[in-house]
Amino acid sequence: MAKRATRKTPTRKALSGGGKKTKRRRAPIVGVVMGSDSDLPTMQRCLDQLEAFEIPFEVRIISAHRTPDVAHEYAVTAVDRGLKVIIAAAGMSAALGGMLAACTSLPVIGVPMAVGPLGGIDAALSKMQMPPGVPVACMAIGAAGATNAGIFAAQILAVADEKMAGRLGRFKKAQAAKVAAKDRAVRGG
Ligand code: RP5
Repeated sequence: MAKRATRKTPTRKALSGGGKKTKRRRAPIVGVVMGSDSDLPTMQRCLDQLEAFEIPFEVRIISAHRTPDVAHEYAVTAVDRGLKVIIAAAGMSAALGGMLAACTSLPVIGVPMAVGPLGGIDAALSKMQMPPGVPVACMAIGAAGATNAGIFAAQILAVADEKMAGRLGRFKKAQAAKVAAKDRAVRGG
């Protein structure tokens, strides 16, 4: 049976990027931007993943269509504020990732939300079909994309961060071990 997106409401700590593992509040290096608070239950998976990799992050609700001035301001100030990666989640005619990418040289990871009558296909196409010169890294639609956005952000950061690379290596090993255990179980081992 397909897994449903986590519906739990993010804690204030999670929203500010300050989970248990982060003892001293560090400046955010990943910005997680959502078009609406209705995207939060799905994007909680992304926040959880960032916490697991001990990545300080910030969370904002900013809409390319409803608050375009705020979106522009967020993107043009992102580098100076110390961000290294932006994750943009939006549904329907999702312009957020593309708009932010148009206004910053930081890598932008887009997460299409599975909302509306087209179930996220529209949001995915808006990220996949960016014109040449303004790339957005499009993740899978919905929950898988939210998780992968957190992992992909860690992978970008790991290029210049050995500790992050180590965390990613351990993550991959643990993931492989889980599959191996399932393989043994199905073979009756
Ligand atoms: C997008 O429209 C948001 O990212 C959300 O996925 C969708 C619906 O927004 P709400 O009407 O729930 O605020 O901009």
